[in-house]
Amino acid sequence: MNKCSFLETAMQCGVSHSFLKSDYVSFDNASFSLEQADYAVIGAPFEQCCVYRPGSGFGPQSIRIASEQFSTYNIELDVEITDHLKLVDAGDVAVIPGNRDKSLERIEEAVERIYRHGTIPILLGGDHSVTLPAVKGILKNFNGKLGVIHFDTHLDTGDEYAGEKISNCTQMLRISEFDQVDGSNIVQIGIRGCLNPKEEYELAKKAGIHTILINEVLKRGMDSVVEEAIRLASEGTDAIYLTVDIDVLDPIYAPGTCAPSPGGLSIRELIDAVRKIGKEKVVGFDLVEVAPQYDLGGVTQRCAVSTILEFLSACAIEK
Ligand SMILES: [Mn+2]
Repeated sequence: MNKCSFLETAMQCGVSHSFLKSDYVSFDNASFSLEQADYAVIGAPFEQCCVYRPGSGFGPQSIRIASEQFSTYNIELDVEITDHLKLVDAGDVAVIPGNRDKSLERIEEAVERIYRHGTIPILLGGDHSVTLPAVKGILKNFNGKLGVIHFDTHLDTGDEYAGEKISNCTQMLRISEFDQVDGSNIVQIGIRGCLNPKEEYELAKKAGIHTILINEVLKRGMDSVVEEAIRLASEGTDAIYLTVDIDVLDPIYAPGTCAPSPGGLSIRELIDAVRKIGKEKVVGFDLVEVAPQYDLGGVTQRCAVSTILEFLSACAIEK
């Protein structure tokens, strides 16, 4: 049983369940214990930047609990993930309720520390604003240019929301402003419906971001779209960062999220996509916006686990 200190919030006490029952690495000793790990799951139970319904703070805990019923053998790909790579769980970032900036700073530090040891972070959100410090944390120890592949219902390219530059609908534009990330190397897949302001679409285009709407995905098929996304994200870059908002899935697969939008991808399409992307040089991966309160049957949480496991299966095959 891991002790829960005064500084940990109720959300963070969930780390007594590690992802896939992998070894739990105390974050205080990360410099020592991470040396042998290829991938480290880390939770960011942070939902302070959510502009609609809350709950993603409980995402990491719920994904870990759902993961306990899965195994590390992928029968379709005939691969035992743990034969090829070592996965650990680095617990949750101790975010500070009421302090957005310090919380995001701590997420950045955690990702930076993991990546510095040559370990690829798999960040569990949290609302989508956590992608901003995660990318920042990687860039601190990354020479060259980074491409980003982004699955979402939403553009998340607002310049501000209610006067705030940082929220869970502005992070993609903020990322495009980094020196090491060109807008033309950011590819969004699955954007749809009436939950995207026209202004954000214009800002995305202005930043050079490629937006592949869901009707195009359905028309061309996921394989073709992902091949194009990999090509665009890799053009002149040295690696790829992958961010998946679980709301890219149709609400029948992912009702447990903050802003579900009908007409989305199937879990099968997302699995096909991450299996392809996992074969590329991916230096960081986050899966965000799982809010278990809205899905008592736990389908969303299981889809989150499957997405991560299928990604890791591809990584294992490539290793
Ligand atoms: Mn979204």
